[in-house]
Amino acid sequence: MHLHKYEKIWLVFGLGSLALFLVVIGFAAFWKGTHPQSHIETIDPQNIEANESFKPENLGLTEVADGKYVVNIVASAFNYDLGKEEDGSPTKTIRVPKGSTVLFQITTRDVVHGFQVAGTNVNMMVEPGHISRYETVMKNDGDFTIVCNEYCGIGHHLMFGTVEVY
Ligand SMILES: [Cu+2]
Repeated sequence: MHLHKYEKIWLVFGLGSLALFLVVIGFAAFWKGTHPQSHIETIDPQNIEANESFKPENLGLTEVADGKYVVNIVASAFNYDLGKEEDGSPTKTIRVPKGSTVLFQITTRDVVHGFQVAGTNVNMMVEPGHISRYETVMKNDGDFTIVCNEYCGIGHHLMFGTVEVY
């Protein structure tokens, strides 16, 4: 079979880019452990309190093991419920020590919101009816701003918080 020179070049280019992309995906999935944020876990947005993680008393930061934390958050227009301070007032800050592993679990009771911790690799879409989870290691200290990056309405800019890594 005779292949024209240009045909050969395009074949090599096509197969080469296919192989390259498979290597990139394989590296991300198996070496870096990247996976979709949601494991298609559903929740009734009208009754999120029925889920143990999103009962009002379980919102916010919990230390589950040495250096391991879970943060349960409810997003709604136009607020992140990040739990309460010791005096019972709503908090806007999550405080964790440097190097800790933090699992963020978040859902919404109304519309689509975003949940990004700027300067970290935490960036999720939060959809009504679903639970978004992402676990990360807080390698750097500092104050990281939580922002909503899905336009959710007139008070969109009011949705913020801080992750303080000390
Ligand atoms: Cu928003």
